[in-house]
Amino acid sequence: MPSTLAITANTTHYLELEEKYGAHNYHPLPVVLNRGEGVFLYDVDGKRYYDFLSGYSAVNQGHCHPKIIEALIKQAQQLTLTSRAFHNNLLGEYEQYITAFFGYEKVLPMNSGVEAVETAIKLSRKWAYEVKGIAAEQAKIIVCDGNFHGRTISVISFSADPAAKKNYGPFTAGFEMIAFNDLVALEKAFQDKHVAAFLFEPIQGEAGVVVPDAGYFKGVRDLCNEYHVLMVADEIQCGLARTGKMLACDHEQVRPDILILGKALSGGVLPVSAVLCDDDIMMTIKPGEHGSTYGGNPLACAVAITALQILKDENMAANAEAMGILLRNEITKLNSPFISEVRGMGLLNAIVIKHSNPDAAWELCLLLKENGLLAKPTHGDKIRFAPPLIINKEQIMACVGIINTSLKQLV
Ligand code: IF1
Repeated sequence: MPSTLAITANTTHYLELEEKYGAHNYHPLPVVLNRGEGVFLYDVDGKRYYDFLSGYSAVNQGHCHPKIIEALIKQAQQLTLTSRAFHNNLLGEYEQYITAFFGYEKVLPMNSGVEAVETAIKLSRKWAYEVKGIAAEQAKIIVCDGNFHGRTISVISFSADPAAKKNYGPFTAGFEMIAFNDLVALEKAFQDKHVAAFLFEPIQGEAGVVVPDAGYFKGVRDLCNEYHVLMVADEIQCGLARTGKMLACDHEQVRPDILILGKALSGGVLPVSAVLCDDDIMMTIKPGEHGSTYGGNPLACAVAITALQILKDENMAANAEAMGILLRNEITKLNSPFISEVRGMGLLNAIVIKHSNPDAAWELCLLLKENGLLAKPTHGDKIRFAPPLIINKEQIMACVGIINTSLKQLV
């Protein structure tokens, strides 16, 4: 039985330490990693795995990308943090670089993804009161069912996931939830004159890689224009070449009013996030009204410039597109009775497991681990397949082989 597969004494040692001294806010696979290189992770017993999670898409560029590590080390020896009480020589350079890269007038640098989401919410509200002219305290932000934008109190206030919210109340007001991928519901919600923004993930990650219908991004853009509402795209997970374009919204040549980035903005070496928009929105925040100790630190700036440059130089979007098609086609060809759906875009993919055992997705992940591939179930029956974007054809085929073997071992 998969659940009784051998775990070495060495691994057990690390599991026990975490069990005893760490908060139990996660339920990881029983594998302890101590090295990463490119598409591979290695455990404390020296076993090699294909990484099919990529740190939830933070490691798009591959583990320990030599150029990112070089930028990190070089800058770490020079200057790491000044706070924003003073200027540093890399912040302006980074701001110029990232705004040109994505085509916005301004950027506001933060650290974790959820901080960038909070920043986008603050910007939306400021804009609502100071530009759109919504009455004080009345601004409303429309969000989607199945959303995941992080874990602060305000952000979980509009989560639909009971596990994310239970006993964390009272919550922040001012959000209204509608169905994802539903333009009719969006237009209906926009009838309320107090709506400031529509905050959404172009592709819903945590919900199990939910790809909306073609035309959705364009439809959202049109409605936001018509009703003078900000289109706020959380591309923290689906952006930065993951879905086969630099941004998921690029699939329909749509430009959000506020763009939120995180995760792979640092290639997985430190938390770096950013909010991009034009002056009419960004300049509503004045000195002293928002910030963060680490936001815009020179180490993050050096790393982020390099991480973005690599995505472009190594054509990672095009590779994600091609390898994603190959991966989905080859998995579909396996014709497994246990896979009811293969879906995704680029290298943000998921399979849906169909099995009499409700724990089958977890069991399959344990088998995949035994066979040398790391992936994690989400929402019980889905498994996310999101390798680093540098993966090549031969490696994809090897991974499909591992998936096939593991499916056959699933009882
Ligand atoms: C965890 C999921 C992925 C995100 C989007 C904001 C954030 C995230 C679209 C917040 C974070 C993470 C966090 C991680 C699990 C993970 C996740 F399973 F929950 F959905 F990636 F698939 N917007 N996503 O996906 O960014 O503050 O964490 O930097 O353990 O909570 P953060």
